[in-house]
Amino acid sequence: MTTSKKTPLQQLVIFFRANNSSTIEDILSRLPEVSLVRRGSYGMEPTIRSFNGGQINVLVDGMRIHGACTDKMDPATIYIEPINLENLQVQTAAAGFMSGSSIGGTINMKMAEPDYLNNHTVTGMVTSGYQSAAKIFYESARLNYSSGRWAFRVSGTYRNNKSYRSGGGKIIPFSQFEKLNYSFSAKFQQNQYTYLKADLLADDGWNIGYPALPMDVGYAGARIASFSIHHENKLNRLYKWQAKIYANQIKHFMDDTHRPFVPMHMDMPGYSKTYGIYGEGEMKINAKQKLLLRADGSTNLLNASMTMYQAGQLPMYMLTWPDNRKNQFGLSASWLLQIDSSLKVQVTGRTDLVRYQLVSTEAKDQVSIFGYPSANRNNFLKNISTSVSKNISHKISTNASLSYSERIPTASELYGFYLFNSNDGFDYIGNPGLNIEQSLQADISALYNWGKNRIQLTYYYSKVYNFITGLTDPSVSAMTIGATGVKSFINIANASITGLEFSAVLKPAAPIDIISTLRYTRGKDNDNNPLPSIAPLKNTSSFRYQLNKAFVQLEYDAALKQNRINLKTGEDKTDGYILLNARFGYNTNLFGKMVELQSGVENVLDKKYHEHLDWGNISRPGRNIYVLVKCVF
Ligand SMILES: [Cu+2]
Repeated sequence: MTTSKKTPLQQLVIFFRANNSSTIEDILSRLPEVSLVRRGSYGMEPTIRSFNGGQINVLVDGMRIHGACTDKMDPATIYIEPINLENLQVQTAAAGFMSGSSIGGTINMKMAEPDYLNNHTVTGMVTSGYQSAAKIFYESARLNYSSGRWAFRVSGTYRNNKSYRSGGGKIIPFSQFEKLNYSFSAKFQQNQYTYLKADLLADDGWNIGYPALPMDVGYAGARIASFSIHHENKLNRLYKWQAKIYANQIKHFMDDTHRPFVPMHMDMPGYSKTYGIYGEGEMKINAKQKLLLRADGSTNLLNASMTMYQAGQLPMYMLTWPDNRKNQFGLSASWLLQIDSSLKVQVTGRTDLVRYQLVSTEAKDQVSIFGYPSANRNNFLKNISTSVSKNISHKISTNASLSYSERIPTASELYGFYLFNSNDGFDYIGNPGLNIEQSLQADISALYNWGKNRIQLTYYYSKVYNFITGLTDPSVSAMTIGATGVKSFINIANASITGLEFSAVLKPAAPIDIISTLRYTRGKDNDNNPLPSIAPLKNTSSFRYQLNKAFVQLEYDAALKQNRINLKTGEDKTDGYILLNARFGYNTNLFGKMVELQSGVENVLDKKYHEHLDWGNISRPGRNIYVLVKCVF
């Protein structure tokens, strides 16, 4: 959806990005719709309104990327560094399924493009930083060059994090990582309306520790490539469209060789390959009506295995993700009708045809152990929503929406073979006979605007039918040494999630910015038990004072205690906390180049804390002092 005015979400993203020490995860964690599941300091898994994993889409520039880890160590958000990011889009409720059938919404990270601002001149930026809590060295650079109709952009980021110290001074072992991310992009302006673009993105990580899991990662790599055509001509009926073809490959090698007291050494590699294509466009029907269209298709091949080495015995090999392929083809359309200057209606629909199949004899043989009639499946998914926006006065606008959506189970839920979940201590077995999840969602929001100030409040309610969860199966014994037992994925009748989101973007005087976000979510299943992994009420607020060349920013992050827990999954209560952060920035001109210095202290009070969605109650970083220098040329 394009609007000329910045949405409250875009304003938040712009504000949080101004802190150059932020990662994508730092930015996401401050948005009211998003919470992160943390298994280590790397690869935190985003959730939208408590929907996670297969319930949401996480896209890189419109592309689907499926992680290669059976333990969710590699969400697609790790492949984008702030330097590659153009903007971040979070779509919930009524618009959340436009780019893929989903019940929880979509996060899309739009990649930065080469620009034509300075012809025949190399322009760019170099950033270098250090952070004390994890002794992080952070180096980042980008270059841009254009000549005639061509423009090129390269960027690279290197991060080296040691194991961090938590509040109070304890070092958290196995929380280190090292990674390199690099991208290349070329753009060719064919004529004033059309351009072509090729993008390559690569990410390599080594020695990545996951303190909440029994294993680390020796190497994780991604190669992402795309080619696209973009067209925009306001005079045409189809005034804007783009088409993209893409491919990506993810490799993920888990490693337990650095851990002490490993009862049995294991090798666990995983592979994911995706090819896809999509086209999307915006069309004027008449002065009052508009149509947004999208067609997309993709194919994803997954394979993961485990080899166990036991002293004096032959190695034991099994497939943890039996080789499986998911083919998907979807069509979506959104019709916008401006009834009068204050009333707008939008109707959105999407269908997806999805086919899952096991693709090797070995995979079929292994899954047949559990005696399911067929492991292959075809599903036709349907999504529809209506939303009404009304401007009550020039200061107040409201929006209400109703939606119905569906999602297909994930490869882990269908075919996973003894996937150990260290959060509840169970091995999980997939169930190829699972039903699709179906969700009904209602959403109302009000936006109050005055001067340069904005306050938005949203309430939502979702009821999910055939909710997928794990059920203990006493007839099967665990494979992982030390596991409590085995759970199989099943559908329960229903579950509901309801919540509130609040954001305020205030500018009481020219040099002052105040940003505040708040979220609260509550979830329960059909027996009235609280759903697990629901974050408690959280509020983050920032106050920035901008002088000519300098700024001072004070922040607090606060969460209440979480008492609503799910005992069956072994959850425990989590204490509330308040953190204080202080940030300073100064920019000046040195030899005609813009140089910016940023420094700050996060968790000033060195509070020892963890959030409710953090696995293993591992404490988060304590006091962290950072400095960084950015030079723009
Ligand atoms: Cu992994």
